[in-house]
Parts: sequence; structure tokens; C-alpha cells
Amino acid sequence: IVSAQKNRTFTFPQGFLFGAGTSAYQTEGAHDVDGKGQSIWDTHTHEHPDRIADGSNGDDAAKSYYKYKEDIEAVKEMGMQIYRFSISWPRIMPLGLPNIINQKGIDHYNSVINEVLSNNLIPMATIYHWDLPQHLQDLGGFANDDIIIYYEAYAKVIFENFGDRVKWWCTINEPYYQAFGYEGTLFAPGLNSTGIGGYLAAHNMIKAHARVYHLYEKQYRSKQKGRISLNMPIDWPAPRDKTSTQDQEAAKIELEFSLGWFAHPIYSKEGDYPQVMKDRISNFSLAAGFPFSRLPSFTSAEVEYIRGTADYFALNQYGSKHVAKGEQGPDPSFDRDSGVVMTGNKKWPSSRTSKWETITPKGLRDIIAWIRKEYGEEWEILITENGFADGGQLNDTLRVGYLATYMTDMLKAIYIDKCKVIGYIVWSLIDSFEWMSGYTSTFGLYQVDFKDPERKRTPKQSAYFMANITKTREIPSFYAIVTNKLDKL
Ligand code: GBH
Repeated sequence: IVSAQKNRTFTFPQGFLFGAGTSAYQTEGAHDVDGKGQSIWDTHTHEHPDRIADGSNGDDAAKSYYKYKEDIEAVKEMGMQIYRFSISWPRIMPLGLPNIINQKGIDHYNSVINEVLSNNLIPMATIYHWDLPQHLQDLGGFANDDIIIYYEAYAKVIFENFGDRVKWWCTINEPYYQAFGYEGTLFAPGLNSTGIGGYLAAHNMIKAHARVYHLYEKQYRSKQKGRISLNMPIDWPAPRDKTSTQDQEAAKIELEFSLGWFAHPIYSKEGDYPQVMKDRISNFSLAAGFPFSRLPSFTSAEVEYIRGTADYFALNQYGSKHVAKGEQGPDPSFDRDSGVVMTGNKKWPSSRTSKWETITPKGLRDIIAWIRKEYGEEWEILITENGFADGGQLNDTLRVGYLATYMTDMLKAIYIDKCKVIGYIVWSLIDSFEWMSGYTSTFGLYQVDFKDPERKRTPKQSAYFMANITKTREIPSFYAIVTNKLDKL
């Protein structure tokens, strides 16, 4: 029985949703067209091409601003239901300020949304995917708590204009990585305020998210009837040595410092930051002569205001990492505060173009189960990103294997671990500007020819594979065996 169950293929549950995702800066191009203002990623790539692997930028990207109809058609061709895209704040408000609204920006997203609907697809919109209007950054960006009212004003314009047709919302994509733009230099705005800036930005992002959730609740939900969440990234941290209590402890701390930082205030019964973060950051701060903790604190009214501000759990999951206790990074810094080090992962296969990305499907199953255990079984989980990076070839066998084995372990989470996973959105629909990797590493189900002024799109093997999955609603049984093998590594 055990082996029959182990190698069993599961059928996707009825009503299970499939989709593919993109983000504005990574795909649209048209960076200075039709009244769009400049974002922190325009600035970051223009001023620091040295921080991008191939010195490139998203000025033109995949030209989706012009070719969105083809992109939407591609989602439809694969038999999926959801198209996840993001709205560029500086396209809607060139300076990020609510007194100047760029009608052409509104028109553009109206066209995108209407095209999605006329293809019988479901639009899922990310309100903010890292492209902050530069003018707001000049005022401090997420480190200035006035960002909360500016973000709310922006979201209000979004709900007013698009909420009649968009029912799935993501407020902020991966606040964890946006916070790293304040902690280090790799991500815009590249502030390099280690141990301070990231916590401050995160604090204001959590409050801004909650504020927008309450805005929707009060003014839009009864009419628009949508669902709101924010996307949480998490690479599953596994103890370097399973039998070492030190390493196990490191894995627990890492889960709280990466996922718990944002998820605990919103999804846990008690709310607020994880205790281990509060304790460690406060202790290190006081010992170093700070009169207070570098981790800002929420008042008890704020804890209540933030708790429960999500309608589903939006999970972005890619790889796993081995962790152990140890000290690294400048003093003070997020890394030092966590006291966790990554120890490499020799036994796991990984992407050749994105070294951080391991092919470890069990990590997806484990994190889903962890979320259920930590935050309660009532949360419905929607996988809003999962995907694989390579060099962009059409014959993308590794991507097919990655998607198949991750979906297999996701189905185990559903059927064996009894977790509520309601959908799976592949990152990404098309090859795109991959942040600091530029165009050297891409995630598309469709290839984009970046040398072609027309940016020709061509389905990869993985696109045909996904089309087959949505049709048969079953993963070929061969992958059950591959998944079991990978899970033992
Ligand atoms: C997602 O972030 C983003 O939401 C999406 O826009 C992006 O295209 C996609 O992933 C793929 O990266 O090079 O070792 O310093 C996922 C989190 C952030 C994980 C960047 C890898 C680089 C690590 N990713 N990070 S490293």
C-alpha cells in the first residue's frame, strides 16, 4: 500500500486553478512612453548597470506594453485560467502622488483587463511589484511612514478603476525582497542600510498592506467581492545536518526571519512579529548601544489592525537551502541578527543560470505543511509563483521536470497532508528582465527573442507540457518516481 501510494499520480482537484504570471517592470518596456514616470528600477539599472549581470535594463524588456494581447493569448493556449500581471505605479501616477493621474496608464490596464476577460480568463493583479515611483523614493520610499497614505491613495485609484473586473488582488509582491533593497545594494533602491533600513521598510509595508486591506473591506468588498493577499517568498530552510539540534534550531529561526517576519503579523492567531525576531534583534541592538530595538514595534492596536488582513495565503516558492548557526555580514545586519548561515547544497540539483535555485520539490510540500501547522488549516493557499530559470532554450527539459515534480509534491500536500491549495501559477509566462540577472537567466514558458525588435514569442516544451496538464489534469506517472527520488536527496 505504501509503495502504491508513494508512486501514485493524483488528479488535480475539481476547480483547481492554473495560471501564469508576469510583472510590469520585467516585461512591459515602454519605460518612458505615454506619460509614465520613472521608477526606482529605472534609476537602479540606469545608474548602476554594474549591479546587473549583463548591464541591461527593462527599458524595452519583452515589449509587453504593446504585445499584451499575444501574452494573454499564450495563457489561453495553455488552457490555464489565471493571468497574473502587475500594475506599474509610475504609469498610473508619474510622481507617485495622487493629484496627478495619467489617464493613458489607466487606459492601458483597462485594455489588458478587458483582453483577459474577453479570453475567458481570470485577471489577478499585483498592485505593487517593486517599481516604486522615483519621486516617492526621493522622499524616503518605504522607510518614510508617509508611504502608507500614498500607497493607500494609489490603491484607491486601482480599486476605483479596475475593481469592477479584477477579483484577485496581491497588494505587495514579496515584501521580503523589497526590504532587501534597503538592507543591501542588489535590489532597488540599493540603500545599503544594513540592520536598519530593511526592518523600517518592512514595517511600513506591513502597515501599508493592512491599510489597503481595510480600505477594501470598508469601501469596496461588498460591491466588488474580490480577494486580497500579499505574496510571500520562502526558500525552504533545511538543517545542514538533520540530526544536529543546532542546525534544526537554525532552520526554525530562518523560517521566522524570512517568512514569519511578514506572515506572523498577518496570519498567526496572536499577530505581531515572531518572538524570536523581537528577542534577538532587541538583544543585539541594546548590546551595541542602541537605546531601543532596531526592529520597530507595533502598538497593540496595530497588532489587532494587521492581524487577519488577508483572504488567502499567496505563496511564492522556488528552492530550498541548507542552514546552520553562524555569524556573517556586517554589524549590525539582518544576517547577524538571525545568526543563520547558508551552507551550500551540494547534493541537490540546481539551475545552471540561477545558482540559488535548487530542484527540491519536497521543500514546497514542507512549507505548505508548515504554514498549515503554524497559522491554521483554515487558510487557503494559492501558489502565486513557482518556476525554473535557465538560458532560454526551447527544449527546456529541466523546467518540465521541475514543474512536474513540484506539482507532484503539491498534490501530496493536498491529498496526504490535507492542506488547502487552490491553485498553481507558473512563474513566468514569458522570458523577461530578471532583476539583477538581467536577461542571462529567464523563467518563461514562452521564449522571447530579445534580439528581435518584434520580440517574437515561441512556446517552449514546458508550455506544451503545461497545456497537457491543464487538459488531462494529471501529471504523467513517471514523475511520481522522479519526485520520490529527488525527495530523498
Ligand atoms: C521572485 O522572487 C519575483 O517575484 C519575480 O519577480 C522574479 O522574477 C522571480 O522570483 C525569479 O527570481 O542571486 O543568490 O542573490 C523570488 C525571490 C529573489 C530569489 C532574488 C532569488 C536572488 C538570490 N528571488 N534571489 S541571489
